Amino acid sequence: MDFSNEPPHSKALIVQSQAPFNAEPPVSALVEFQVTPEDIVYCRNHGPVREFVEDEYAITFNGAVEKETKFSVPDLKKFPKATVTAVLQCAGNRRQEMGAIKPVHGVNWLDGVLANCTWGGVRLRDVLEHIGVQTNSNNPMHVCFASYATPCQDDTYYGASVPLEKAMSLEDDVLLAYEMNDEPLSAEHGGPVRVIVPGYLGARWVKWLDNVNVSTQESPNFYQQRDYRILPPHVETKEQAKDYWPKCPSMAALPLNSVVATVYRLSPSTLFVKGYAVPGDAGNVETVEVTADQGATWVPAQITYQEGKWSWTLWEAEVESPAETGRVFCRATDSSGNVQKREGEWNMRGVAYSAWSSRTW
Ligand SMILES: Nc1nc2c(c(=O)[nH]1)N[C@H]1C(S)=C(S)[C@@H](COP(=O)(O)O)O[C@H]1N2
Ligand SMILES: [Mo]
Repeated sequence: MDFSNEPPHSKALIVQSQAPFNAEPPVSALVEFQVTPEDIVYCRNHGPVREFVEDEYAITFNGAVEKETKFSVPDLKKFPKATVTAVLQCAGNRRQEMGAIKPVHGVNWLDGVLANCTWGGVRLRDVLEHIGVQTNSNNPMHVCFASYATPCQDDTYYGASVPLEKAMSLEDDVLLAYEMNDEPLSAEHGGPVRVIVPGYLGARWVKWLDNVNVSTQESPNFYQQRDYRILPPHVETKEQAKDYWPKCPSMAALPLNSVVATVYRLSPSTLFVKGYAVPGDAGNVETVEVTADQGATWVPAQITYQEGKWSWTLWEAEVESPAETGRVFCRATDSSGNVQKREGEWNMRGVAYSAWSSRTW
């Protein structure tokens, strides 16, 4: 793979690997902004970042559609513009913490592998309704996204899929985005057009999208079939994993999660704590609590930001503790009453880690 023609990367990120370029911001910087500015949006690539000339760029819609159609960016822009503020999060966020339990396979991510951005584009539903989908009521259908133009480490192209039901839902705001934070979508983040799947892990948000295929099957791509699945904890090697990939479902939503981003002393008796939370698939984050005494007493945090159904949640709290040093933990509760658990179950790929997060003071 050729990494020599990449656009310049942000200097504000902690680089986890240079080629492919994988980098995340320090979590303390991330929580300073409700909507994440581009220079601190993490970058996750399975191959080189490519810059496209818009005139040479088009997306083909095929498979179970009434008429195979090719849309340029100006064609797409004829559909009504939709915007959504949604958090993009990599399944490997917090992998380094899971790796401390037992080694895992994957980029050694800290806890800044998410970005809350405002995405502008067209609703996938509007485009599919315009083209016409041939639904087969006996089988649940899938919308497979692909970027054939970008080679990857494990497959000849990057691909992912979502259930057709998710794509067509009136509430789920699945977009083909050409803007991020009111600016044209940069090459680094998948411009000219990427997929936005609010509520799903980042791996499904295909960048440099060039094919949309409506199918009775999930995407056959490596990253849908042989990765981004939670393997049982006894599977410890790639060899053992071979039998289990087909048996484990592909991931969709990530778990309810929250992270302590900063903690410092406000006064001899009080600590100031600040962080983020993200919902799972059972309703939005309703409360976040913090403890400075290992869970003996919990203090409710104040929610300082939450926007609609798909954003992250920012929170801050003041906790009493005269101790000179110690550790603050946080936990989130969602609107269905699910509470984030103290422990996280280990899996070989180190995905979906959501144990209580903590920071020392
Ligand atoms: N074409 C393509 N799309 C992709 C990827 C990729 O490597 N190639 N990585 C995926 C993963 S795993 C994540 S977490 C997000 C990262 O998006 P970002 O780099 O804009 O943060 O893009 C997804 N879409
Ligand atoms: Mo990811």
